[in-house]
This record gives sequence, structure tokens and C-alpha cells, in this order.
Amino acid sequence: MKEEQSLLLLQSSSLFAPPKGVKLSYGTAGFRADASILKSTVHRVGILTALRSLKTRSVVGLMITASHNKVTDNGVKIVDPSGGMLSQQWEPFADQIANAGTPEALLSLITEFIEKEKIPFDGVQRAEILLGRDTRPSGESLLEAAKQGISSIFGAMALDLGVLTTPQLHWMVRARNKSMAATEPAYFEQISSSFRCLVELIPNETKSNKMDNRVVVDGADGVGGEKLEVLKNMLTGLVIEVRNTGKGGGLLNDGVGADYVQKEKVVPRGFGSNDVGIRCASLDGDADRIVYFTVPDNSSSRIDLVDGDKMLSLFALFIKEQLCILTEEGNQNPNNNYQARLGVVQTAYANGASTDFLKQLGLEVIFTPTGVKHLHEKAAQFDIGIYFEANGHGTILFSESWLSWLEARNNELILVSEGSEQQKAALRLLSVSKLINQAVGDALSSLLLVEAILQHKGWSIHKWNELYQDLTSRQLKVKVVDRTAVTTTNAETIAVSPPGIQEAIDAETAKYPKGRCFIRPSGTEDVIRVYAEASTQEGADSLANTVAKIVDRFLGFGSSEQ
Ligand code: G16
Repeated sequence: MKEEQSLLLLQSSSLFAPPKGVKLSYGTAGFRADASILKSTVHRVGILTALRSLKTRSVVGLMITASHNKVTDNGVKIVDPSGGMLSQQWEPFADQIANAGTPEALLSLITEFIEKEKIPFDGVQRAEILLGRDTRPSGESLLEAAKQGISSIFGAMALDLGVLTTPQLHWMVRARNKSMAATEPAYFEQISSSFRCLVELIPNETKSNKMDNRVVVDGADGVGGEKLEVLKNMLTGLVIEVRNTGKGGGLLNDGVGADYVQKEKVVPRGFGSNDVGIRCASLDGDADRIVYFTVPDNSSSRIDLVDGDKMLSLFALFIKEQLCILTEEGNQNPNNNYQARLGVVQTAYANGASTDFLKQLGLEVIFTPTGVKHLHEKAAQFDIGIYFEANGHGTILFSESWLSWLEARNNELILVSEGSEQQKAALRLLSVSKLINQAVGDALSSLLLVEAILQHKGWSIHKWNELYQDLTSRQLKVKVVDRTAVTTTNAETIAVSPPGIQEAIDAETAKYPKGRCFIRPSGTEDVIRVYAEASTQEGADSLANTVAKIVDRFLGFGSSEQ
């Protein structure tokens, strides 16, 4: 590294001293912590992002968000050139530089890493980074720290795209590296036009079923509500009412949002007895997750949750149906019958009933640890890979090779039988691949796909919810002295440490019919999460409570909270 470059790094870093006595780690979704201690971390991630861009010779992204966390938290994560999460190989280095003490220690780590990774650092190659942030008040000053980190690498260019949903930034990084328009209007145009295409292809039989085309969406008082207000005006055949848009003074994620709705299973702020029976959905703080719900009656705040597993099941069902039409009998030419490998990916949080349903559909189901970076990797191994976490984070990936076959097949069908059922199925699948975000889970595109499929099938949310009956479950979180004391294996279903804890959990679980329970350290909050399933709600509650007490006994302060 040239001397002037070293000096620039030292100078810039000396303005951002790391917080004392805090150890940060690049968790499930980047670094997250109270916003007041994050400036040096974000500055350093700025440097790292520039190095990633140099290494990959591509455009990368940097997003400032803490998604579902409380408004006073914030976070930062890197978007790889593919539009996916930062390569996991680089995560240990992210940890090291975030925790380096002095500017000199930081410089020596960076120098070593540049050599080890053979990063082209000749001053000729230029780093290029797209920047986005959510609506948190701390976002602007943190973004400034990121820009200063980036500009401490000579020649690096940062393009500030302002307030975006996390999936919008991922989509734009991917688009940029494919030489496509990487702007917000291009994003809205792609998803709204593919939605319109799916609506135009709705069978006449269902079109005549006067289905309710209105959905009410909780925007979590975050960026998603704001963006949905723009998107909804570009749609036909769907009426979207957005509540908790962030404009009415409501606090981000406070009694609102997908995480709250899914974990607490109660109505979010702004919803209530006037909404009984209506189709409702809830986005999280940066709009990468979505869950649906209905208010069943006006006697309590309870909701009927339609979670990520149900979305996965709906999408799998629709895609399977379209694939069957596309390759139906009578179509003898093997070249016309490329059997797409369709697979689904879930985590331990998936409701047991959803996994049974998917297996009954004849689908291959794979399990990974929590965090879309794990699910995405597995889903990419299929021609069509659908992944969803129960919390509503997921998408559908289409392989390039299968999509090229599908494009070609659609063109052939247009020539020989335009408007046939087969050609419509091909066009529907092509539209799904354009509507659903190919880079990462995206609440806005998932919302539109759910709405298009419900209209296609003429289904109400109740009918959709009846695909299978969820096993009752309960989630709790427990504050502990050190959450890293819990390590897990087998897609997080077994706790390896502390010794003896899994045996205690197993002994408790065995007491409940259809009992299932696991614990894991959160990657985004300083807690241990407990998930329990049982044949009754009382059973699930009691199992979760007892296991929370076990966690507390092994690791805690002596109090568990819900
Ligand atoms: C992030 C990840 C999700 C993951 C969640 C788990 O969500 O993007 O894939 O399910 O963390 O959080 P934890 O490890 O705390 O249980 P988000 O929406 O906060 O970015």
C-alpha cells in the first residue's frame, strides 16, 4: 500500500474512535447495536465495502438499517455484487476490523487482509458503492461516517441513493452489475408491470368471482409504508390502504410491524375491531419481511396469523400448478419438457404442519440455520428454489439456465399456440421471476405476488389460511449474561453448549404431545430465543416458559421476559 494511502486511512480512522468495552460481531444481518456507539463501526464497514468492490471488480452496496429492532438501534450491512449478502468468508474480517482498537491496529489488519485476499490495490481500479438507509433518525449521520470510510480509499466512489427499503438496495446492486437500470423508478416499473401481467392472465372463471381486491397494510412506521404509498398508485386491480406510514408521528416498530405481529400474535397499532375479517398484512422496519393476518373478532386483540410458511406454501402450490400445465401430457417432445427441479428451504422455526404440507406436495424440503444468507445459498441450488422463514423473510430464486429455457419455450409457444394454457403458464412463471426479488427477500414484491395468486385462485385469506392447520407455538426471548455461550448444531435444533442444557430441554419437551422446542442466540438482539410447539396453545406456552427458565438457570440473571 502506498504511503499516502496509509496516511489517509490513519487520518480518517483517527476521527472515529471505537466504543470502549464493546465487542461487535457481524451477525445474522450485519452489525447491529445502539445507534450511539456505531459511528466507528460504520466508518470501518465503509472501508471494507470499498475493498469488497475492488476485490470483486464490481459495484457493491452498503445499507444502514436495524430492520425490526427498536428505533434507537441501528446497523450496517454489505450487499455483494450478486445483490445477496456479504460472502460469509469475509465476515471474520468484518469482526476484526470493527473491533480493532487504534487506527494503527486497524491499518495493520487492512494491510494484511489486502495481501491475503490479493485485492487489486494499484490505484487504477476504482471502488464503486451504492448507499441506502432506512428512516431511522440516526441514519443520516451514520451514512456520513460510511462515506468518510469509503473516501479513505483513493478513487472510491459512493453513490448515495437516500432512503430505500433494504431489498430495493439489493435489487439495485444486482441490476447495476447486470448493466440494467438501477433506479427506484426502474424497480417500481419492473414489479408493477409484472404484477399487471399476472393479473391479466387470471382465468376468466375466477375473474367473474367478485373477489375482495382490498388489502390493508401496516407499514411499521418505517420506509416500507412510504414506498408502498408510491407503488400502490402504479397498480390496477388492487386497492392498497397503508397504515402506520411513519407520517402520522408513530414510532418505528413500536407495537407495529411484521416482527411484532408474528411474534406476539396481536393486532398492531392502528388496527382493531373495524377490521374484523379483512385481509391485512404487516411489513417490518426495512420492508424485507411481511406477514398477513386477520382480526377474527372484536372481543380481544388476538389475530389469526398467516406467516411466512403459509406464503411459502401458497407460492409452492402456484408454481407447481404452473409447471404441471407447462409440461402437461400430450407434450411429447422431450426438449419441450425440461423438468425444473423445484425445492423449498425452511428453518427450525417453520411450523411442523407446513413442512408436512410441503412434503405432501412432493417437494424436497431442506433446513438451514436462521438468516436468509443461509437459506438463499441452498435455494440457489435448484432450478426454482423457494425459501421463507416463518417470520416472512424469503423469496423465490430462478436459475439462469432454467429461465433461458423458459424464455425460449415461451417464444416457441407464442408461434405455435399463442394464448394456449401452456403459453399462459410460461408467461406467468416468467412474470413471477420478474416480480419476485431475485436478490433477497422483499416484502413489497412478496405482497404483490400473494395478491396476484389469491386473485388467480379466487381465494380469500381464510381459504388460503386453511391450506393446513398450524401447530400451536410460542416464542420467547431471554436476556442472559453472554448469549455466545449458546452454540447450536443441526440447523439450530440442538444446543451443543452449555453442556447439559439440551438434555434438560429434551426432558421437558418429552412431556408434551407433539412437543418440539429449541433455543438459539439471536443474531440481531442481545437475547436467547426460545421456540416451542405443542398440540395445544397452553402446552406450547408452558413448554416455552419452562425452557426459558432453564435458559435462565444455566445462563441468566434470573428473570425471563416475553
Ligand atoms: C434478520 C435476518 C433474518 C432473520 C432475523 C433473525 O432479520 O435478515 O433472515 O430471520 O434477522 O433474527 P434473530 O437472529 O435476532 O432471531 P431482520 O428483518 O431483522 O433483518
